[in-house]
Formats: sequence, C-alpha cells, structure tokens
Amino acid sequence: MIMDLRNSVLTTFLLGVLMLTTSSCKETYPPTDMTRNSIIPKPQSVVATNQTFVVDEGLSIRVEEGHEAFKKEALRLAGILKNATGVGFEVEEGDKAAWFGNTILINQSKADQNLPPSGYELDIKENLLTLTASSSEGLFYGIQTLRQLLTAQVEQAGGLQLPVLIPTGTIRDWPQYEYRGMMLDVARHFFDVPTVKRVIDYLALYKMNTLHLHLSDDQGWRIEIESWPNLTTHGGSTEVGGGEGGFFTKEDYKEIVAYAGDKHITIVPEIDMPGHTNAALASYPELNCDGKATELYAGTKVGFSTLCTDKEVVYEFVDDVIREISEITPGPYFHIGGDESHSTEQEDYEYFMNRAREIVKSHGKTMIGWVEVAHAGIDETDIVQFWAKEKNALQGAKKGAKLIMSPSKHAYLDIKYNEDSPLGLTWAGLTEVDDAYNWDPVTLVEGIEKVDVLGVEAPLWAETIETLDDIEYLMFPRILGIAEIGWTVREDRRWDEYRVRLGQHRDRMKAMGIDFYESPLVPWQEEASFFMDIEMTDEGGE
Ligand code: TNX
Repeated sequence: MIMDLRNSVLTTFLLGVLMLTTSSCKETYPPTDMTRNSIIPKPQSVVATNQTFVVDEGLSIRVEEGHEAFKKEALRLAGILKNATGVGFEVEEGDKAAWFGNTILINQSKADQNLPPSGYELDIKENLLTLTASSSEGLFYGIQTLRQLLTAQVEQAGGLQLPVLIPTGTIRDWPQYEYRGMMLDVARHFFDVPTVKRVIDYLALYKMNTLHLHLSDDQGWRIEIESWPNLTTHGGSTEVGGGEGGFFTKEDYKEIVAYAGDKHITIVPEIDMPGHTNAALASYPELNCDGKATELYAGTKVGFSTLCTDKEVVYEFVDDVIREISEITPGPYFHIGGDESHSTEQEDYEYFMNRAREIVKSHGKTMIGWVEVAHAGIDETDIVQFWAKEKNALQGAKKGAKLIMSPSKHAYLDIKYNEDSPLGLTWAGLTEVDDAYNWDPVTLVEGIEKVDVLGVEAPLWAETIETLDDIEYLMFPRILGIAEIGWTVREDRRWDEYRVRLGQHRDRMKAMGIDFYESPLVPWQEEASFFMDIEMTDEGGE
C-alpha cells in the first residue's frame, strides 16, 4: 500500500516534470512557415502547419526492420546530421515513434498513398517526422528536400548546433521526367576523379539522376581500353591548349560509377564516333582510310576527323571499346555520339551508325546518339539527344525514339552568360540565368508530345575550362534551373517566382564552397527564415 502510494507520487512528479519540460520547449520556438523555404526543384505540393519539429539530443531515427536499402538511406540522413552538428544519432529498427523525445520515421509507402516510384512524402508534425517512399531513390530525394528545409549551414561540417529546428507541414513530391542529367566533357580538358565526384555531389542535391561523361574526342581519349592500350597512353596524352591530358583507368571509372550509384545517379558513357575521333586516329593508323596515324590535336575545331567506315577493323575496334566499357557500366545506356561528322559521307555515316547501334544492342545497352543519328536506322528502342536542328528531333520522335532535350540556346552550360563572361563560348548566343530557365522540353520542337521526351540534360563542354572552379562558375546557378525543368510540372514554373527562390540559394552555394555567377537578374539575399515574422507573432498574441 505504502509502496503503491510512493509509486504514484513519484509517477505524478515525473509526469509533472515531463509536462513542464515539454510545454516550456514549445514556448521557446516561434511558429514556422514551411512555404518560406525555397526548395529547388520546386515540389509538387507543400502544405505548412506552422509548428516546429526539434532535433535535439533526444531524437530517435527509426527505419522499418530488415529493409537494408532503406536503412542505408536512414544512415545517410544520420550522416548529414553528424557532419553538420557533430552529434551521431543511431539508426534503430522499428516502425513506431519513440515513447519519449522526437522521432524521424523512415517508412515504406503503402499502396493507398499513390506515390510514383521515385516520389516521396515528408510529413512533419511537432514530435514526429515521417519520410515515406516506395523506393530508396524516393527516400533519397526526400532527404535532399529535408536538407533544404534546414538552414544553409547544414552544408558545412560543424555548421549547425543543436537544437536544429524544422518547420512542420507536408510535402508530397515526384519528378516529371525520368532522365534529369548533366554532361561533363572530360575530353577537351581532363578532369580527375575527385572533381567528377564533386560534380556528382552537386547534382544529387538538386535531384538530378544522370551524369553523362563525354569520354573521347579529337583532343583526347579518356578511358582505358585494355585491348587497344595506345588509346590512352598516346591518345590521352594531350588536351586543348597542349596540356598533359590524362585518362581514367578502369578502376577510376568503376569508382566514379559506384560513387554516383550510391547517390542514385546513373553514369552514361559516351564514345563519340565516327567523327570527333582524332585521338583514336592518332593512336592507331589502321583506323584511318590511308592507314596513316594522324597527329595529336590540341585545337578547338570540330568536324575534321572520321573513322574509316568501310574497314572491318574499325568495327572490331568499336566492338571492343563498347564491350569493355559496357562491362563496367551498370546503367542501361551507351552513348555513341554521332554529332558533327562533317568529314563522313552521309551514306557512310548512316551505314556506320547502323552497325554501331547493333554493337551497342549486342552488349545489352540502349543506344543514345546526338540528334544527327535520327537520319540512321533507329526505332523506339533508341534515344536521340536534341541539341540543335528541331527537324532532326522530330524525325527521331517520328521513328519512335525517345528524346533527351539539351537545347544549345538554353541548356548548354558552356555558353557564356554575357559578353563579359571570362569563360565559355558564344556560338549559340549568350545564355543568362533566365534563358537557362525559360523553356519547356515539350514546346521546343513543334509536333512532339510529353510522351516523346525522356528528360533533360545540360551539357558542359570543356574547351574553355580547366578546374573545378571553372566548372562551378558555368554550372551554377544555371544547373538549378535545368534541374527544376526536369522535375517540376510546367504550370508551376515561372521565372518571376523562381528567381526569388534562387536568390535564397546564395547562402547554400556559399556554404558548399561553390564559385557561382552572381547574375544581376537574381535578387540575391540572405536565406529567408521559415520562422514567421516577429510582428505577426506579436499581433497574434495581442
Ligand atoms: C558542339 S553539341 C559540339 C561539341 C562542342 C560544343 C561546344 C555537340 C553535339 N557537339 O563538339 O564542344 O558544340 O559548345
């Protein structure tokens, strides 16, 4: 009896302390407005509920039991928090909120939630943050959104201190296009593995899922092919301007593929042919019609080289190259270039592309070719990448091929922003940040429909760039706009609204150490707070 009494006194006391602590916590944090977070790409729907979810030492992160792929995503989230706050949160298995303290619950979506495969839902209440998706890819995208619900300092090691506050509300989100990518030209100037990894990190934050590597061109061959070793030892030894060039060993390439895969990014390898092949022609005389090796080339002209399309050895070469690269490429695509083959007769071009296409198929891959390939014998199993000449894109679509939209007037990251841009080319005009944003994949080419479009890609050709800083300058901030075009519904994309959101990404880009172009068209400002204005709160209290 006495014991019972003591117990209940103790329980009442503890409960009292608990209630005091929780209610005093609540008072400490002002109401929030999730819609003030400028998330890029813009989600499908955001509904704010004006409270605060608090991450403090008592946080539990829980994930469905026995689901390894989901657990990996939960650990990724814990890793982001650890890096930013220094505090390591354990990931526990379970599908219920912790009985004490706040919980982040990572869940598999139930059928009734109707989320597309790479969609996610973030449902944030005061004590429970639930991230739901049907695939680990969807969870990954939800985590990227969560990153943007935290202040920019989350991007810096040790940048955040507990408690970390997150606005409450619900976000349901999924992409419009299946292919959302960037291309990096490592042929005109070579970029090493750490640089490529950094580019992958950037793409991941904006929910891009493809990195296309332009691995060969007139100026350099950048991937080891064991059966044709001279391609790299000789063909990889220079670059635009005559620098020393470089190449990826197969191990380097595998490392890039794995790093990208971990971030749900597919690597698309490109070997450009039959033009843009001087590095190969200089390495192996037998690939030339006259049987003589060419000189290495460090200039920037295009359209002067071609493989000899009527020599059988050329097809043995093409087969070896595609086979060796396909063996270490888990993604479904192989890009065979096909652009600007001005030194190849049209008939020879078509014959060559048809055979190269068959070789790609024989190694189990889907062929992608630049838009000129629409002239060859392609069908609905192929993909055409539009960069110029709408007519060709339409022809490709009429043959049933899907299109990747990379309009040079909007999506080419190597085109200068304005006349004073220190880097970049001008052949496609000038591409300010609004030009890179103001376009739609479906309306570019008359006669195509949304079902014809696989997605968007922003190519970064490397004639004028040599360092990660150079890459960042041309990539940012235009890449954010391209990411949004690939992700967000057309009706929700308006430059006037986007430019304000973009302006608030200044702090985040700075926190990531990105050297970006501060366009005068963007109202750059400090990241807006998701906390409601103090006046508003005061008014509410009066
Ligand atoms: C055209 S677009 C090219 C590249 C150049 C680029 C420069 C395309 C398929 N080919 O060879 O690097 O312009 O902007």
